[in-house]
Amino acid sequence: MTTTPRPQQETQAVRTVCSYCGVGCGLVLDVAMGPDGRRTVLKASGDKAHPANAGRLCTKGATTADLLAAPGRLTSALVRDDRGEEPVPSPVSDAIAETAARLRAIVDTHGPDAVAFYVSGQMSLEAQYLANKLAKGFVGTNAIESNSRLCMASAGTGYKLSLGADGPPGSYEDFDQADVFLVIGSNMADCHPILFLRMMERVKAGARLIVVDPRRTATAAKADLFLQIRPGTDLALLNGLLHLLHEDGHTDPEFVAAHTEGWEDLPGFLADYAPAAVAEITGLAEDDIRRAARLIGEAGRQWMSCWTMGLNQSTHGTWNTNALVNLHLATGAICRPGAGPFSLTGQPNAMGGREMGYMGPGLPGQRSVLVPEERAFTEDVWELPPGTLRADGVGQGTVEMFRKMADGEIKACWIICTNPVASVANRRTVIEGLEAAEFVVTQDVFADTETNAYADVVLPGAMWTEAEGVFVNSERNLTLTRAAADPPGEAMADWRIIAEVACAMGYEKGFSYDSAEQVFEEIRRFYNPKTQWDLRGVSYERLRRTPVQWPAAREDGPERNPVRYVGDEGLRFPTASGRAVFFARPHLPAAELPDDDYPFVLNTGRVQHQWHTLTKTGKVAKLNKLNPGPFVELHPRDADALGVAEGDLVEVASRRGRAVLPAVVTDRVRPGCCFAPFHWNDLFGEYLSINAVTSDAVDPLSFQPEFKVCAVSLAKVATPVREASGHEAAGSVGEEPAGTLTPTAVTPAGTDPFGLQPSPPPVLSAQERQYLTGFLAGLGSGAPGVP
Ligand SMILES: Nc1nc2c(c(=O)[nH]1)N[C@H]1C(S)=C(S)[C@@H](COP(=O)(O)OP(=O)(O)OC[C@H]3O[C@@H](n4cnc5c(=O)[nH]c(N)nc54)[C@H](O)[C@@H]3O)O[C@H]1N2
Ligand SMILES: Nc1nc2c(c(=O)[nH]1)N[C@H]1C(S)=C(S)[C@@H](COP(=O)(O)OP(=O)(O)OC[C@H]3O[C@@H](n4cnc5c(=O)[nH]c(N)nc54)[C@H](O)[C@@H]3O)O[C@H]1N2
Ligand code: SF4
Ligand SMILES: [Mo]
Repeated sequence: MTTTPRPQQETQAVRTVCSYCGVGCGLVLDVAMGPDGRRTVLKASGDKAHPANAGRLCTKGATTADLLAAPGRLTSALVRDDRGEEPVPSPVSDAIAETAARLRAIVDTHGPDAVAFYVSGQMSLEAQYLANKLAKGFVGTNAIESNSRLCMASAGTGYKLSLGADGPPGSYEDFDQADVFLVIGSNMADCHPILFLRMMERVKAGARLIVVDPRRTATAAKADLFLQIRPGTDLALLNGLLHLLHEDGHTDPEFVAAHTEGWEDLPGFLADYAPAAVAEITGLAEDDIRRAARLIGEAGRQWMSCWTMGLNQSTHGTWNTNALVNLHLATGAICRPGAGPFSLTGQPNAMGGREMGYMGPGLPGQRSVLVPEERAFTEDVWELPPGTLRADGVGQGTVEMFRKMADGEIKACWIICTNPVASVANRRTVIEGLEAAEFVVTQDVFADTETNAYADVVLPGAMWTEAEGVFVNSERNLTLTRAAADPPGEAMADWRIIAEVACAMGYEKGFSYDSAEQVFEEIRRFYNPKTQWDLRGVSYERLRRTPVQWPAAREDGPERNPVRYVGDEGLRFPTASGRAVFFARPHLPAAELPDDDYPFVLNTGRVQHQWHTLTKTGKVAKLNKLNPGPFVELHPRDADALGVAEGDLVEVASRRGRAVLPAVVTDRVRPGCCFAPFHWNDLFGEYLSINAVTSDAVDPLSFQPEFKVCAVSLAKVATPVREASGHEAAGSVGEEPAGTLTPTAVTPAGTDPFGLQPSPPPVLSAQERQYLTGFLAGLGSGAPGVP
């Protein structure tokens, strides 16, 4: 992997897709053949022919080769016979046999619902499909969840209710034609940078940008109108905007009459959302609310909205989506170029996972076990006896799944391509669940993760550059990943590991595939005429030539199919009536509001140059230079009152747990609010994990947790941090509050849980050193929003 190529070395250009965000930029990899016959990626550049990025890349995509050269990959399986023991390397075939035998035994003893699957929007479509097929079709459990539950669940549920099916109705092309953009609960500049650039080109050409966020982000900095909203009050704003559009005669009665239902309830409902009332709830100026409504109203049908976690990660996330879609339906700004409610997906294949049904009741092709005909259709494709698929035993999301594990109801869990010990809200339940489970198997590309530390068996996955598979981006565009490089050691494509475990469990009949392409051929059969989920025109052969956007009915049809729901008979939504639905969704407060004991609101999220739990970007020196470490932002007024100066360590505590983070004092956040990224966790030191603090209250429809709002106390940590290891430094912070997690089973910073891998790359220990010695001055410039 580390061979330095000679200049005259032959390289081959391989087209693929970026493995970070849902923008789904095309990559071209320069691949060299080493003297040992192994292929290595030397460089990644933007694919000029790709419709998502036309050659552009952000810092994360551009440093792909650095990531691929990073140490710490799993080269074999790791197995431990006893929880107290160190895991030892094991041949993958043995670990697969053991995994199959132990899952089999648990199913036989406790029934299928004792086994759970927790999967990811970063797996290929084929791996997502097989995980769901194994769980629901063969093991016979509906206990499958994915990290999309933390991410896109509210958008998905909202789309289904409002429009009849999941997935955006429009496309990236809309960004080139809209006259007004409403970006709400989305920090596109940091999290979808290449799409943000495309939007900004249109803004430079005269389109107007409205940004709604409680935090003045890099996105907000570019807005014509920035609405710095009080956290969790978007429903009031969205209803208030509709109130004004209606009052000002800016709705489109013709469209409403022809293509929607439910409008008749709206005018009466909206009476409660006059500007003064909305200003009161949201903390916004009445004039600003009026200005936003005017901008949208004057755009006519030519406006679009983008949203992500600021709306989704809420106990009324589904309602947020409904209320946002209401605005589009009322103005007729949907299903035409330059218009539409556009949910941006987070992960590179979260859209694919939603299509494969990897959450709760889902079945492939946007189907559900709750619908008898859809069960029957799936049983037919999977060659299962009628009545095999179950409609019962559907769970209520990720949080509930880990709670059931902690309660002993679920006894085994197979976690693939996600790191829940770091990323799930109120993570203590996850840790309790994994500790209580009889058998935990994880499947990752890297050895050292917060979650692997709890596994009995760790299976080594191949990266997306080492295996074929399909990724579907935010706009329903499919790109093929290629096996451009060789996986290290015994690492294997995720889909293949899943298929081999299934075969070893006795399900050869459903899982004997020779290639990812064969799996894809089966996936295509799930064409769904009801939702227009249609891959009939897509094949690997076609994808080797070009990306294709669904709905794609014919191989000789167009590659781009940007507007959904418009057919030969005009516009028809996939609801029973063919009409989209207005929902009256009243404002509700967040589940946990500040009080005397916990007087601040904690908001969490991302920074531009890091990805999630840092297993990837945390190994790239260039990115660590740009976003070097954890922090908590608080307002100067609050910092003053608390006696906190820039760089001081601050304890952020909730009813559930605490984190200790260096302060960034900034008016980027509102008074009474604070913000921390969730990137830095146990591998970087103790008390860094903000998900020890966050709330696991969930939306009752989407079961998505409210990562964006919980009540916390802030206190300066008085004791100076000693020059010492992470443990001693954290220990100096004071007594552990009763009931707070003590991460004993979690890897101490700078060491390796298995004693097998090389210690973390130097950049990580440098970061830890920086943290311990109070590097903090530099943080301000590393934080988003600051040039
Ligand atoms: N650099 C980088 N890019 C990424 C990722 C990454 O880890 N790093 N992850 C990817 C993934 S999986 C996802 S899901 C996306 C997430 O992309 P985003 O959703 O854009 O990112 P977040 O930082 O989680 O949250 C977005 C914004 O919501 C705001 N917010 C918080 N509370 C509220 C509220 O009550 N109302 C409103 N209107 N806004 C609120 C936050 O202040 C924040 O600016 O990013 C993707 N892209
Ligand atoms: N506080 C707070 N918490 C959040 C959020 C927030 O805004 N605030 N956002 C939530 C959201 S939107 C998301 S999407 C989640 C993300 O949360 P996670 O999914 O837990 O985050 P990742 O770090 O992306 O974890 C992916 C894991 O898969 C491994 N991996 C990478 N590629 C592969 C592969 O090809 N195969 C296999 N087998 N493994 C691979 C990585 O090494 C890593 O361990 O976090 C959620 N958590
Ligand atoms: S915008 Fe997203 S997909 Fe494009 S290069 Fe950056 S991280 Fe990759
Ligand atoms: Mo996400």
